[in-house]
Amino acid sequence: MFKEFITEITKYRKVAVFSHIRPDGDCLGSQIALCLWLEKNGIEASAYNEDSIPDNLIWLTEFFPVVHPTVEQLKEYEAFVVVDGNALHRFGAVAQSLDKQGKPIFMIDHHPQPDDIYEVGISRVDYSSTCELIYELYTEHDSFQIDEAPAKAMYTGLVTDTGSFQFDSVGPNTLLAASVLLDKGGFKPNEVVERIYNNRTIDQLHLLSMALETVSLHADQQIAIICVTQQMFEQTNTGKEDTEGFVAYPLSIAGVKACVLFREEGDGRIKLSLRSRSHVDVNMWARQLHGGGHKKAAAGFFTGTMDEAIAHVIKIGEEQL
Ligand SMILES: [Mn+2]
Repeated sequence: MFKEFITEITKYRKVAVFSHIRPDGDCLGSQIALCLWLEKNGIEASAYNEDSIPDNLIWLTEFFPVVHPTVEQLKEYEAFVVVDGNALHRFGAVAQSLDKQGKPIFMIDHHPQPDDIYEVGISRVDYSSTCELIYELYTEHDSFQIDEAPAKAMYTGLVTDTGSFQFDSVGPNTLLAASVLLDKGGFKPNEVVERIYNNRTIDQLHLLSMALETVSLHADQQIAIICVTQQMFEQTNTGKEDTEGFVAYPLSIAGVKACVLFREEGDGRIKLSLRSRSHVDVNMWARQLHGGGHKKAAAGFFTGTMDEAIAHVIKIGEEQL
């Protein structure tokens, strides 16, 4: 899968790797593991992200620094790689000018419908995570290059993009990759999971408690929703980064096929996080809501009140059932 990628990328001496805005465990894990791979193979690498790193993932940057880019800095590089996204706008304002630099751009990702602008694009929607793809890069090239740092980085993406190995994107190869990473990295699963998940604040739990009060069922009990308002953020001294994982709770109700988290953004927009555990294709659903993503996990936006958003989003969802 990576033969052409390896041949082409190793022609360059200085490469910048971008991960998508609102970074998560998979984009940061794959970015850091790829930068370490590049440096192990004699290529000077830099990791850029235009947003701040969530608190529970900052430890990953001890393995490789992830910093904010400027358009001016792009001149220093011979080539670029984008990971865990396939359209430049996913990577922020600076990244949107990458295709104007007259230099090759590479892409490694597992989302559908990639742009057609890449020197080499590895686009595999059948992979659980971009980290599972980077694992393939290491194993195809030289698996002895997997040591503790890239192993922990890749393991983080495997865990976070699969809901701790619960989603139906998980296959035998996902667990095989996890097993090899634990072995070569010399760590135990709970070391990583402790850092990612078991660091909630009491304010976050109070926010979750308020949000759970809003859970309701629609469309013959097949669609569940959960809402988070600006008022809840104010009352609990929290912010939108504190809603991570909330969408999983209503999805766990027996018989529910899909779930939507409605979150007031404070600028008149409502962010929609959609999840499916059935045939319902939430990517198609989100594409009618100014967004997109995967079949089982996607996001979109609605401009208006919470009640208007709920009515509109459920109406589209009913057509998907
Ligand atoms: Mn991903």
